[in-house]
Amino acid sequence: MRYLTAGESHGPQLTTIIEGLPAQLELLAEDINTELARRQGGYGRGRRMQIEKDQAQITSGVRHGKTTGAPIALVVENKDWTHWTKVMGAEPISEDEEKEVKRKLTRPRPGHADLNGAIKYGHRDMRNVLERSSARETTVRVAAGAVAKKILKTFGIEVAGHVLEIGGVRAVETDYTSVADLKERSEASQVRCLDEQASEQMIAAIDQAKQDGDSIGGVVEVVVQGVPIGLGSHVQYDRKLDAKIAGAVMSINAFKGVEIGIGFEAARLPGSRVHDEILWTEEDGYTRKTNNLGGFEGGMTNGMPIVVKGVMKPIPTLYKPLQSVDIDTKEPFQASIERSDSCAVPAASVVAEAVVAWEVANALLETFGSDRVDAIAENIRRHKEEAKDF
Ligand code: EPS
Repeated sequence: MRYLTAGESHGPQLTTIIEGLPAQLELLAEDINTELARRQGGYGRGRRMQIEKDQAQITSGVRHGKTTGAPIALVVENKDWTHWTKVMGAEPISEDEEKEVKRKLTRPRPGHADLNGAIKYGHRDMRNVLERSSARETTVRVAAGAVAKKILKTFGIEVAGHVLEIGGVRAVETDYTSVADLKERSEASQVRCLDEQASEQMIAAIDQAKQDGDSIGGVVEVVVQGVPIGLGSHVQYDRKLDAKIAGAVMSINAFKGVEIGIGFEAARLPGSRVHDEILWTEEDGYTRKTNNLGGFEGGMTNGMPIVVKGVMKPIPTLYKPLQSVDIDTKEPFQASIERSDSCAVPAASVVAEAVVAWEVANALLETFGSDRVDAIAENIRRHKEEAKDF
C-alpha cells in the first residue's frame, strides 16, 4: 500500500490517494470523519479550528460501503479557502493585484521550513513554502490513517494514543488496563492525558503559554494491540518495521524524536533489566514477561503491544517575536504573527496514531496480503495458530 497527500493550508482542499487496499473492506466516510474530528480537538488549538469542520469525501474506490480494490481518493475541503481565493488561486495574478492582496511573505519564522524551502525552491514569496509545510496537511494523513485503522480493526488490531507530557508537565498516572480503557480515558481528557491531575496542570501550562504569546511542546505515545508475531523483517535494513514506524513518527510536523518501548532509558540499564523474558502458555502461546522493547525484536513484531513515543517541539509560529532577517531588505526584524495554536500536542497524538496505524497495516498486508479481505483473514488465522504451538 502507498499513499500520497496534496493540498495547501489555505488552498481549496486537501487530497490523499491510497493505492493497494484490498477489496471488500467495509469503509464509510463516518469512519474517517470521526478521526478527523478527534484531530481538530484538544486544548490549545487556535482560531483556525473554529473555521474548519473537517469532513472527508470519498471520491473513488468505495462502492456501497465497501472497497473495490481500486485506488481510494479522499478529499477534505478547507473552509478558510473562501478568504484566500485571490492569494492562493491557481490562476496568474497581475503585479497590481499582488500588491493589493499584500500577502507576500519575506520574513522567515525561526523553526519553520520558510527559509530553507525558499532557498531550495527559489521562492521570493515564502508563502509557497509555508502553505505546504503547515500542519494542516496532517488532516489527510489522519484520513489515510483512519483507513489503515479500519484494516487493522477488521483483523482484531486496535490503535490508541495519549499524551504523556506537555510543556514540562509529566503524567504520573499512565497505567491502563486495556486499549479500550486507554481510549476511553484519553478521550475524556481535554489534553488526551490519562492523569487527571496532570491534565489540569497541562491546561494551566497551555493557558500560561498563550498569555505569554509563547508555545509549548510535549510527548505523545501510541499503543497498538493484537499485532501478529513477525511483521517487518530482520533480513534487510529497510524492512525493519520499528525503523519505518520511527520514520513515520519523525515525519509529523514539529516532531524531533522517537522512542520504541523504554527507548533512551535502555542506555541507562543493564541488559538483564532491559530484555523481556519469554513465556509460553497453552492459551496465549509465546508472550513476554515485560514489554520494555515496545513489541519489537530484530525489527519484527513479537506479539506484544507496539509502544512508540514521539517528541513534539513547541510550534514555531509565535506571538512572542523572535529575531529573524527579511530576505528582501536583509534587515533584522522581530517576527510577529496573526494566528497560531499555542499547543497542538493533543492533536499530534491523533496524527501519531494515524501514521503508526498506516505502517502497521502496510506491514500486515505485506506479510499476509491478498487482494481480498477474506483471504487475508484466513492467512492471519493460520499464522496465529501455527505461531502459538510453534
Ligand atoms: C499552522 C498554523 C495554523 C494552524 C494550522 C497549522 O493555521 P493558520 O495559519 O490558518 O492559522 O491552525 O493547523 C491547521 C490548520 C490544522 O488543521 O491542524 C502552521 O503554520 O503549521
